[in-house]
Amino acid sequence: IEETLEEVIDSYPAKSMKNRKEHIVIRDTSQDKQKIMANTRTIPGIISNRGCCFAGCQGVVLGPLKDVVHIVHGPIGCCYYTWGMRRNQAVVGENEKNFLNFSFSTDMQDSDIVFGGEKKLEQAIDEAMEIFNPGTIMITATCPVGLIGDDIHAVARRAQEKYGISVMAFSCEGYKGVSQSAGHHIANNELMEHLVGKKEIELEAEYPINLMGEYNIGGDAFEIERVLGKIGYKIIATFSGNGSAEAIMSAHEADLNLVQCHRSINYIAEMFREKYGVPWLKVNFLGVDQTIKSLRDMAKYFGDEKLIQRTEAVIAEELAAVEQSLAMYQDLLEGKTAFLFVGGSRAHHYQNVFKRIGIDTVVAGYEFGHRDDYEGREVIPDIKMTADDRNIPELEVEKDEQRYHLRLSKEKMEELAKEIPLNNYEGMIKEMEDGTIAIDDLNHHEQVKLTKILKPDIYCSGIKDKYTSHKMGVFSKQLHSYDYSGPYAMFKGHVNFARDVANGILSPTWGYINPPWKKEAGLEGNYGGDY
Ligand code: CFM
Ligand code: HCA
Repeated sequence: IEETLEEVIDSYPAKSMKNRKEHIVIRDTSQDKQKIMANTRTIPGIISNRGCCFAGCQGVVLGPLKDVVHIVHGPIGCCYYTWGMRRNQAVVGENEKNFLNFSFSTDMQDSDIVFGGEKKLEQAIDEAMEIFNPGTIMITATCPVGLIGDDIHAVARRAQEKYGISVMAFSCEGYKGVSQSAGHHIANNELMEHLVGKKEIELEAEYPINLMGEYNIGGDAFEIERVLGKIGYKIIATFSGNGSAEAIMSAHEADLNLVQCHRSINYIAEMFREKYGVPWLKVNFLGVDQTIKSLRDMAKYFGDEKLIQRTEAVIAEELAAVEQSLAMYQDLLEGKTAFLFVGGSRAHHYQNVFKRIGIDTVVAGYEFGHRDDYEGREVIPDIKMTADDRNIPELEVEKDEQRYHLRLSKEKMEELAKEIPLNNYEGMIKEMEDGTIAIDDLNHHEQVKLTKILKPDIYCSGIKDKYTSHKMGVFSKQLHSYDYSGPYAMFKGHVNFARDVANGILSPTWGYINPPWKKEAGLEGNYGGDY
């Protein structure tokens, strides 16, 4: 396996080789700790699969909020990143507003760049109020806004006074930070500061929870809501799939936060602990085995006999409906291998989904995960801040004296933390098998080399690398968009996933692909200069 790696990084100039080596780890279970370099700038000249800060803020975190008019302040091209691009879906309740089927933008032109775009933004807000009358408006900044210095926060304040609704502004210019992760921070910090805690509700239900880091890709949140509802949980707010600003205002009333995607929201879950005394639990609702574990962990947290029994009954029912299908797919797929490269959490979560249907993961990587997503939360104190991190404003929260209350005694919490991942995440690397590879911020060169050497049966990707894989004759499945299939979450979702994967891998198509470079060598060349 070491030789494989040498071959992959062999053609890099010395400096880049040193850099890339630090982003690649061969799993060795005899080692207690394995360090990986992550959340650093991509080397200029290397084609990264990463997205930008604006994509992370508007596209990922804010975009799914259905009752918000999202105004993209910038050139019209950036507006493409609103609902359609990010596949936001929502169920709209009675008296709920929904603007997800619209894209709003200020459509900045040359003259706005030269003379400033604030007036146009004000006009856009006036127009949105007149036509749609929303309860919340969110303004997101694209690159030129920061460059010309439009004060979107002042515009938002004025509009808020004028209309008496929430108008929030996000300085999430695309160039901030090193990836979309910066955008998650900017979005979440503002939600925490300006929405959470704004509305009290009469809570009649037992087991009130928030779902954090679940973005309803392919309808996953719908399936999670269905099963949790069947057990008897009351979801107060979801951050942010099938979510709403209205619901987030009461999120402080929950007794537990479930964290699905640790990368995009773990710091907010920590703020809930500090400010309101709400603990969080790392869950994974992808794959039946992890779902069962997460449901049992949740029941243990509440510790109520009725809930424990209800949880077991629902697990039995849901599992019975899928077991036979999963066994059939396992027979078909046993022994196949997977190469996963996705954003900041799915490359971990999907390893368990594959395992259940007989597929082993040989390489897994994140576009923009941080060291704690790979190595576990215990490394957080050792992570050094860089200039890029300082670019993102830190939000400090204090205890809310009126609302803070402990959900469980300190002793009970300590006891539980030994059994369930309470306020903790172990990271991806620890769960990987000996000799497998963890790789950060993979590029196309490495993708091609690793695919040629390891010959996986499936490559899990986004749109930027999907066809690189197909051209090599290896089936590729997008784990961002699910190739517009889904849901893949929980029990029934696992069968949907297994079906799509089996259809893809077992299709005879791949054997017919015979690209020219399979017969003759491609371009050869050397690097010049004094590298
Ligand atoms: Fe979390 Fe996400 Fe992901 Fe992410 Fe994303 Fe996404 Fe993703 Mo695309 S929040 S880290 S920034 S799970 S958009 S819903 S699919 S890269 S693995
Ligand atoms: C983003 C959003 C993205 C892109 C997916 C892809 C998503 O980070 O810009 O590259 O295919 O899931 O929509 O991650």
